[in-house]
Amino acid sequence: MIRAFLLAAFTVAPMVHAQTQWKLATGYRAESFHTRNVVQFAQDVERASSGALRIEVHANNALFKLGDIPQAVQEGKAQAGETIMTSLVKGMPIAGADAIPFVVRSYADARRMWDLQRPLIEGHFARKGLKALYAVPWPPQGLFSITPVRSSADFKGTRMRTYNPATVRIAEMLGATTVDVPMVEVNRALSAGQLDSMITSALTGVENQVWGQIRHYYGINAWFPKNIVFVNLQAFEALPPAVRQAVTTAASEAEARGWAMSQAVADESVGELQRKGIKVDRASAELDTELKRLGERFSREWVRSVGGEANQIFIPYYTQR
Ligand code: PCA
Repeated sequence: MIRAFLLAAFTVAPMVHAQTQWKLATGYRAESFHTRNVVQFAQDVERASSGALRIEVHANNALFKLGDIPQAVQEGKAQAGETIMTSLVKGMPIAGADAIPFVVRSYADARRMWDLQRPLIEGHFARKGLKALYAVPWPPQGLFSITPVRSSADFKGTRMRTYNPATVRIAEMLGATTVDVPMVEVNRALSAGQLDSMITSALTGVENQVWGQIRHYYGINAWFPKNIVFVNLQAFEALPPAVRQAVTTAASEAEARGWAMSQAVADESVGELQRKGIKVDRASAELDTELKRLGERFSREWVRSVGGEANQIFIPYYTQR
């Protein structure tokens, strides 16, 4: 009897308070650490707002494809979303600071970069009718290859997987053919024999179980791209102040938690690749020098095309070191 009463009380209580429902779209798998972090964020918001705001997370490109999520949230088709910042460069070139090769080499660098990038990104988001909530980096980007790579000449005429404009430009600089493959389809593309190499995190290699085809991983630490979670600004402003506060507090907790999760899975996943038989190496001295040179060329092109905002980030980034 008492149990029945309690059960009824618990099942009814959230219904009484649930006033606003948001949909949050992401293009990554439910089990990926970014998505687990987003789910925890949603639960924290629901608890802190006593059920006044319920955020339903839709993973795996199910609601909208990764690249379409910002537009969908802008148009209010979903109230919230997550995407990879570097996919936004068309309307927001400064978001590309995340994927310039060999600028951000550690989590400490990534933190410094985000602190400088954040005010600019928040401004751009606000002008698009979006509110940027938090950003979390992927583990460092390494080089995966089916065959051993000794120098940049080994990429000529091969097929390289790309996931954003920066990886496209890098593949072009290496003389490789670009094959755009969403993260959740890497395994399929490899099994179908469509790829020879890719630059992504060891974690992405683990999630896609790339060991069936890929034999080599080089920990080149090329960059640390970030995912960003954002909401429709109007939807946010329509919330009562206390609920808004619950969202921003949960967001800053999610940011701290996400960075710790990223760092923890970074080394774990390199170990996992090794256990699955992938040869984990450093780049040869020749390849290392060539890639650094490529990175410098990429940076020069990038600063030239982005202009003022690039300097706002890079000048302090290099002087604060
Ligand atoms: N994984 C994602 C983005 C960066 C990463 O490590 C991908 O490969 O698409």
